[in-house]
Amino acid sequence: MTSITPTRAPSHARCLALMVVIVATAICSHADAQTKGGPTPSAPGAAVYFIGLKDGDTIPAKSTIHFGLRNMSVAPAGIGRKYTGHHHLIIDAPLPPLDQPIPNDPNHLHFGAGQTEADVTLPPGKHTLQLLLGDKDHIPHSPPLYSERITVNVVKHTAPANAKVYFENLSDGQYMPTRMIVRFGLLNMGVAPAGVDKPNTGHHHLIIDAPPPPAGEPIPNDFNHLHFGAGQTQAQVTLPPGRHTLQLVLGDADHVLHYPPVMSKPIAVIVADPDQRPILRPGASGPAVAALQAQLGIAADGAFGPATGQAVTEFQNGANLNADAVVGPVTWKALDDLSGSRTR
Ligand SMILES: [Cu+2]
Repeated sequence: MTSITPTRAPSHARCLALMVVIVATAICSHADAQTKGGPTPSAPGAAVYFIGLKDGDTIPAKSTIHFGLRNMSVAPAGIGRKYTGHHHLIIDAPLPPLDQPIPNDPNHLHFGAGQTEADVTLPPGKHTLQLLLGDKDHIPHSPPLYSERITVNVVKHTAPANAKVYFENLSDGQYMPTRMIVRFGLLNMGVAPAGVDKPNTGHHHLIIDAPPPPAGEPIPNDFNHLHFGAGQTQAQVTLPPGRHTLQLVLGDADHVLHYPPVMSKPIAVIVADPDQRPILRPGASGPAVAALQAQLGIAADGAFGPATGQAVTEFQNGANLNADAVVGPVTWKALDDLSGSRTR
């Protein structure tokens, strides 16, 4: 299970040398493929390939891998019928010499009973997989039959299919104030702090104006990717006025997405310029009313009805404002201050 991950930038010369080695290897294995193979002929038009698995796919640590074979048939090792062979799965290794028996070790798995699928357990991270057909003596055919070498991301933690993260108090297209307490919902899984490795748990991440994080790698940690590694289920979020996209994703103990990933749909929110918010009265409707309702902590249906009117007057009374049920600059400001003060 090797991968080349330089921790330091190699010198230019080393870099060049590495490239030369890689190029030379590629040319050699290509030449091998054309000229060398074992004594057993393969059938014209034959091919081996992965079924339902392609380069870049994300898979759980325990996966069933399916082997495909075209224009030839599978026979157990030791059986020398014409145009037959058995599968080999090469993990994290280049093609072995193609005119010799395929090695038998953890990087070269033999399926000599004629299996066409296998349950494989791989450690988390990136791994390469390649299929190579062998004859009765485990030697590749002529010309040799091997699949494309694919890279898969192996994810440590699985999530139930019905797991769901969602915004409790924001929806797509909604207006929101520049500063707001955003609440994170999670269904059918539990919240656990980062570093706590328990099945079916994870911690929340808020992705702001960025694409969904990649599978199999830790979620970045920057202004566009906020981690709630203490297990928080809400956070005060401050955004500049304008349009933003928000997405909630669950990460495991190591901040890596589960398999399948647990993430909300990205939602678009419009952060209202505090100085340009409309004056809202009973009977008003639309996204600004929904934003008001979210700030009041009541159902955000976007319609300023009696319940909203009552919530506004109660808020105004509590804030020592004129309780007229009309939301103008003074009431908006007081609401913002309240949103901001809740987590202080
Ligand atoms: Cu995290």
